[in-house]
Amino acid sequence: MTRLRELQANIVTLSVDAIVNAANSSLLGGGGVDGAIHRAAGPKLFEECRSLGGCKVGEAKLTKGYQLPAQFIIHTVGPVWRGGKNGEPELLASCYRGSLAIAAEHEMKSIAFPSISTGVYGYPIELAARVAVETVCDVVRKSSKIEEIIFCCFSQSDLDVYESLLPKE
Ligand code: AR6
Repeated sequence: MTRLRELQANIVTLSVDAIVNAANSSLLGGGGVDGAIHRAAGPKLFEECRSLGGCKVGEAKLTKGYQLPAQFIIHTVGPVWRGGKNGEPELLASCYRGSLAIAAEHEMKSIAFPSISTGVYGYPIELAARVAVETVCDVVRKSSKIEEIIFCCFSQSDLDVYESLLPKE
């Protein structure tokens, strides 16, 4: 059984096997959660990211967590919101699926996601959270050895949205 839960926190503080980074396709850092993760993980993260050759929208790549409490970072690139008819939901779902596939491949037991694409990339939180929760539920329903999946929200209002969508225990 996989436990899904929402939490209001700075994702860099979480002691999980992997935290997910909402990166851009260069994988060379930026603002938002990406900037926070690079600052907290330290400069060796940048070195490893530079060796990865970027990442396409909807895909995910793995690095070590360096100075973070999390052992690994799964970097994924969400879609920029362009009104919703340009493949945004499919690309966003692909970020969650790809990240969970990497977690499963490495036999991770716990993973924390930020609300991908809902900051700088402008994806409306209610729509993005629905894609996030539905996609993750679909993956774990089919089979997952991951014990805990956390939706890490930065703001109280984002937490409220996830709370309303997640199945109650
Ligand atoms: N912990 C948890 N969530 C956070 C944190 C944190 N420390 N900091 C921000 N958030 P964003 P995007 C939330 O903009 O929309 C970067 O420059 C934030 O409140 O980080 O996918 C990249 O390099 C929001 O809910 O990511 C890309 O260029 C969520 O994380 C671009 O931004 C995502 O906001 C990616 O944009």
